[in-house]
Amino acid sequence: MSGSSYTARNLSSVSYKDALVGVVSLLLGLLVAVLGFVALMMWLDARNLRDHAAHAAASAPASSMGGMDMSSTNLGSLTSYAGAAPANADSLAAAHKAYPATLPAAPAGPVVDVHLVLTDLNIQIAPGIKYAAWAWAGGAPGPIIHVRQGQLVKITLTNNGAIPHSVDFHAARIAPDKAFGDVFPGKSVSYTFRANDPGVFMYHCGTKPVLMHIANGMYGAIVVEPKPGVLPRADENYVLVASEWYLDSDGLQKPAQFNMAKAHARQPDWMTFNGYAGQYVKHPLTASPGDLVRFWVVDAGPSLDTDFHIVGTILNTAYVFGDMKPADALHDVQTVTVPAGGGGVFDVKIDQPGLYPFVSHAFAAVDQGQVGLLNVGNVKGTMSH
Ligand SMILES: [Cu+2]
Repeated sequence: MSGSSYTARNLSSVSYKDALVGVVSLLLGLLVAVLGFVALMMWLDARNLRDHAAHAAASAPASSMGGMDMSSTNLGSLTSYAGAAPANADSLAAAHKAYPATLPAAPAGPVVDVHLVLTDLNIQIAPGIKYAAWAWAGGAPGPIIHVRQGQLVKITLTNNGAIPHSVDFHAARIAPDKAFGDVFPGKSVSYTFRANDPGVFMYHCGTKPVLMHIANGMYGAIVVEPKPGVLPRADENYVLVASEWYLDSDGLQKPAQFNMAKAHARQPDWMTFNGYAGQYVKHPLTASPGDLVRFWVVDAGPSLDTDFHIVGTILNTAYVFGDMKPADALHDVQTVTVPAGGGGVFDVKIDQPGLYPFVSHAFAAVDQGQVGLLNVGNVKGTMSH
């Protein structure tokens, strides 16, 4: 018994020491944790500074390219060139060949080959307004790509521009560091992805500074058609790519170039559907009364949302954000936001013949060119809204 009681006392004394050691260890542990936390914060801070420095360095060479204004200071003196127009703007608008908004047919077969070519070229973004773009062989936006859900999409990008570019497909689930890497001038790259997610998606150059590459025209839309029978058949399918333009001059005499200060301030000079201000006012999209008209809308940004609205009617079905599951769709809504870098699909049926403006109802966008007309029933005349 006594042995057992001795053992008990001894045990109790051992426990006391253990407790002391435990408390000291806990305090030491806490101290190490605090010191570790402080060190981590200092490291993150240093890394942040490094990233900023790297970003500034990445942007710096662009400031010497073609006299681009990369300054992001002096925001008080930004000059707007919105609405600049030559005397013959009206006849130029009439002569302009509108970007074909009609959705092209999707190729048959299990694999779709898409060859994209990037290049530097002078384009017009409004009647008589010239712009030195970094864009696609056909201008901006790039070609409308149409595939069916489940098809394998093989992208080949050829860079005929003067500096590195790349192409980022929002429709892909793919490691971006491998697929979306920079392609040097004169080089090509290929990658594939399975178009498993239906909707309408943006594609764009993802080379830094991305803001500049997108704003210069390097964007487009891909429609991934849902499986047959999911959507009601549309009589007309139109694709609209909304975007903003930030100019360093009015573009009347010589091509304007990108202005980074305006882009950072989100103060565009022009806003367009399919790259040219008001082109579907002079060259309206068409439908017959009672048609189901489907708009596949992408907002390429680079920075402003599009508040899609059709004057004189209500959107019968809105596949918001391009979520194509019919159970998720909204019905009978007036205006739906398409976010920068996102999409939306809108079905509308119009019975009364007439001219129906489609706009971004953030109305400064309309004044800057983001407006077109849907002519229902081949009526005469025009309308600006
Ligand atoms: Cu680029």
